[in-house]
Amino acid sequence: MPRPPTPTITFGRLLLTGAAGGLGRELRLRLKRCCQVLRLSDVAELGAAGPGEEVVPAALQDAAAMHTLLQGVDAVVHLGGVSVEGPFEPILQANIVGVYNLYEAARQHGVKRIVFASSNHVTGFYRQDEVISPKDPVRPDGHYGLSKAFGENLAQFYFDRYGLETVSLRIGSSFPEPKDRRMLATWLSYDDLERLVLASLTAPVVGHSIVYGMSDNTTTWWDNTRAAHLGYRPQDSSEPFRAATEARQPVLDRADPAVVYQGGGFVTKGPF
Ligand code: 15L
Repeated sequence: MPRPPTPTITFGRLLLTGAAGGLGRELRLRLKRCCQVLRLSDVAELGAAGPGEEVVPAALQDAAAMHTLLQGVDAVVHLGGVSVEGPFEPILQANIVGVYNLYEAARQHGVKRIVFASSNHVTGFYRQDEVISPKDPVRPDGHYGLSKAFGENLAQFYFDRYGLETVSLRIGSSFPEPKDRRMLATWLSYDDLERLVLASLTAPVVGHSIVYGMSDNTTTWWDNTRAAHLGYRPQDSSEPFRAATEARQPVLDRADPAVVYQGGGFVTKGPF
């Protein structure tokens, strides 16, 4: 597959939060191409700063640290926080208090745009026989999905009240390849993730846009028509992985909520 096109340098300083996580490590390698300085942040170890990088460790729930972190930043790719379903308290701190701290610091420092890693789990309680769009009401499938719905609402408020633009990416399953049959619908390749983030950073006008983060999969539950203004064109598909994925998981239990609902295994997690 052709690599995403090289963008012109659009930003002086771009902040990547959650830079030590799975997607953060991928985007660390790829986002340098669109900024002069890539500022990396996480609570986990990030290693030494490479050329064109700055490393600024910070906890999202620490408002003062967020204020320092956002200084001199033009735009943000916010991947930080808890990325799976779990007990409420850590999600409250990192994903709800944390996203508020980030937006408030971004507003105070005049940041123009945030690309927010939301999640398909904002709508995880829709069934797998429904095709939905970002206009449909949210149906979070747990604490994590609820926290991402809060982040999207916060993004809408910060645009309506302060003009701070956001693209909320309802990321499906971004891994090297689909791990199970559900991911034949939800898979987002790393190259398409890069394309989606670059499109979200560089589209001229986004307001608060919501888009599902998926590759050009044949099976799909999500309609991104209303996000066409972003200019995101996925180039990869889960289809080449179908035969091997179905062979690994030949029988599906249709009584299992993880098989019925789009959120998969997240819908049955807890109570914690
Ligand atoms: C997510 O939001 C998670 O961060 C990721 O680990 C996957 O589980 C993904 O959703 C998914 O739905 O497959």
